[in-house]
Amino acid sequence: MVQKKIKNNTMNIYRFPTKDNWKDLVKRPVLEQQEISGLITEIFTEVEKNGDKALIEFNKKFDKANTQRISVSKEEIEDAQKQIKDELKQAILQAKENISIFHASQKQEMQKIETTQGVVCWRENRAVEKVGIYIPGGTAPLFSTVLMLAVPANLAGCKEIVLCTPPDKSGNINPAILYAAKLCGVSEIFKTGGAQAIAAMTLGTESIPQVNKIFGPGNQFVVAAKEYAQRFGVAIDMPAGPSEVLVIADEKAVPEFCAADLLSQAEHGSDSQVVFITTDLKVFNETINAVDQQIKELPRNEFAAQALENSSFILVNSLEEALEFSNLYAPEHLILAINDFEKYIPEIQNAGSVFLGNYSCESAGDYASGTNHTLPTNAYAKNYSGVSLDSFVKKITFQHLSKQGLRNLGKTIELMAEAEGLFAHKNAVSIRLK
Ligand code: HSO
Ligand code: ZN
Repeated sequence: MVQKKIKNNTMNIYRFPTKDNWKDLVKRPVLEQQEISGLITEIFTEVEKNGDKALIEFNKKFDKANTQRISVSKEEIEDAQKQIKDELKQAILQAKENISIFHASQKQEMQKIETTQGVVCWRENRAVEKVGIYIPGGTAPLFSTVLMLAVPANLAGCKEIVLCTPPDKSGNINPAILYAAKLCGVSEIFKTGGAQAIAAMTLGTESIPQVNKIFGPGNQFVVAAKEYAQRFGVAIDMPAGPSEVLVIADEKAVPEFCAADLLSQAEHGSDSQVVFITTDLKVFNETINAVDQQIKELPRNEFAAQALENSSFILVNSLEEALEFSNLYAPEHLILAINDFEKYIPEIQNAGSVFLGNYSCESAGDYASGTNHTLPTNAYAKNYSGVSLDSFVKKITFQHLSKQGLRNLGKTIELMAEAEGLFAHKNAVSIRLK
């Protein structure tokens, strides 16, 4: 590995690393893990004991905010509508439309299947009744995540969509979050953040309803609290980690475009990870230079520069090798900045969301193309999908056996029950067929 220090930016550069080195290259940066489980338990206990009062205290303690009440009032929501410029409203409406169209297309008609004559089986969808959406505050309040979670929740038919987000120091919520929440049919909005918000949606308080499933990103406290919430029978969308992108480029890629995509992920936070892989030396060098140029112009270049320190720029021998590496890394976002991307689609085994060709920037999926941006990070793309309509739905199986149906299947059931030593099971058939 060569560490290239370009002005203030350090990038890790690897030329033709051998496969023995891949193990290390696919590792995510290990975050300094604070021992937080004790704190999470304390927060849950406090929320359980003191409900809203505890949340108001936590707002003071963690967010330096004075909040008289936890729930956001109708007036606050109305006010937010006036604060958003028409142009941004139009943009949000177009994004919402595309997200709605794409997620509505995921509805599946359930089929009734006759497995044996007289034995009919099928599945029906039922929405998860109450869902909780967590939207982090922090350095950039991402109101686009409200669309990504509330739109499919609404389409699925969830009865209650609860949103929690931390207040700013004046006790207010970002107006774009409020605007998006109202637009997407969120039932109630609450001013509470961090692990305490997750505790509140898990246990319920005087004002916050207890929910069945919690969605949304967050810092390590939120992630740990979501994990803890599962002990109380609450489901979560997926395990989470810092955001990441892997870009594969060939000689036809545009280095400026690749650099822009890498930086769009890097600006999320200092723990973001970006990986660039190419087969072309010219594209390799020019992309590194373009990153160095473009980063200067970014308001959040402090975060981006730190993220680049964890990131890798890798030169490989072939696109097949690049794809093999990518499958091992299992990126949240994969960009194929390659000419004949179609040819390589079947080779993609592990990725959260894939962007094809020189014009499919990750930002398109982050905001407005229609796909969901809540995706598996930290190599969970090996075994998890991103959020979709299905994430808000449970499937119940049904069956109906006619008398003849049971006759047709009876012997099989009786024989299997007997072989398992379960005679009551056998009898449930025999008694009907006597
Ligand atoms: N790239 C982020 C989502 C996001 N980007 C929201 C901008 N706003 C995680 O997939
Ligand atoms: Zn993003």
